[in-house]
Amino acid sequence: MKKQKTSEIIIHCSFKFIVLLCSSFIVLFSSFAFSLPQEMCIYYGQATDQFGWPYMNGADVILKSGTNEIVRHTITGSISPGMNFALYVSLDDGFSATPYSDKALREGDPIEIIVRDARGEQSIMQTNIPPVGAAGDVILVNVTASTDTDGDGLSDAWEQEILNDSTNPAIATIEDIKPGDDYDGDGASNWQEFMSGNFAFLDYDYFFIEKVTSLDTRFKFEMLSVPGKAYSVASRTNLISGSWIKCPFSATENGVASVGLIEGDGDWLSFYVDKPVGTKYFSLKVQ
Ligand SMILES: [Ca+2]
Ligand SMILES: [Ca+2]
Ligand SMILES: [Ca+2]
Repeated sequence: MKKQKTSEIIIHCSFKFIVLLCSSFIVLFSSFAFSLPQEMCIYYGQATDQFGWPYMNGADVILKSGTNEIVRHTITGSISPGMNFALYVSLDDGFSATPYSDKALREGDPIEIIVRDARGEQSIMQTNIPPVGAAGDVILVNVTASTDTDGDGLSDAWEQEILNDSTNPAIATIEDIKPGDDYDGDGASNWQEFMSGNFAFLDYDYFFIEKVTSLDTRFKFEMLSVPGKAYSVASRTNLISGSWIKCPFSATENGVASVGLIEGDGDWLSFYVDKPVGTKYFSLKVQ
């Protein structure tokens, strides 16, 4: 009877020891838990200067978390038409309190994008930069290295160029320059000229097709391009209604036509489209 009681005590103690041991392992495991890298989240897009012109070189696009620089892209030409930067953000799985690297962020973390150019570090006009996405997310953000004091989507520096030209007392501050107005009266609104990279104070400078030529099997459109801007062709069968859909084109007379973008270099660009069966209307797009 006495021996049996001792066994019970031993078994009971052993059980407590095992529980204690397990607890120790859990505590030990927790204290040694570490985070692991995840598939990166990528921010990409086009960075433009204070006048809305795409940077071709001489600028860095920098992604920061607070004061901590996470990653930067030095622009050396375009990566593809309409895209001159890509920021690869290392992601942490959030398994421990401390990320595996001080350059790793977590999904949902707020970030800031700035541009460093010949003027120094510049804030960007855009204020709605999405937070860090999930592993593998690819986020498009086009950024303009300027301020937009009146919040109308036109940069202050670009609006100042119009003010410098204006002798109209009704156009005396940047608030007087409206995106939907057409300051130089060339048919393109101020907003359209900012987006296309044209001068809004020169009535002979705007985005248009300069020349159309009818060839045997194709039409040829020619226009004067803006460096770094990306162009494409769209078409529809009704001039008044219906959606413009992307249209295959070639940059050369006998090249294979395909849907895509072609980048401007400041020189003339040509677009060749196959002649349609029936009526079709074509439109040139810029971004
Ligand atoms: Ca503005
Ligand atoms: Ca205009
Ligand atoms: Ca103009």
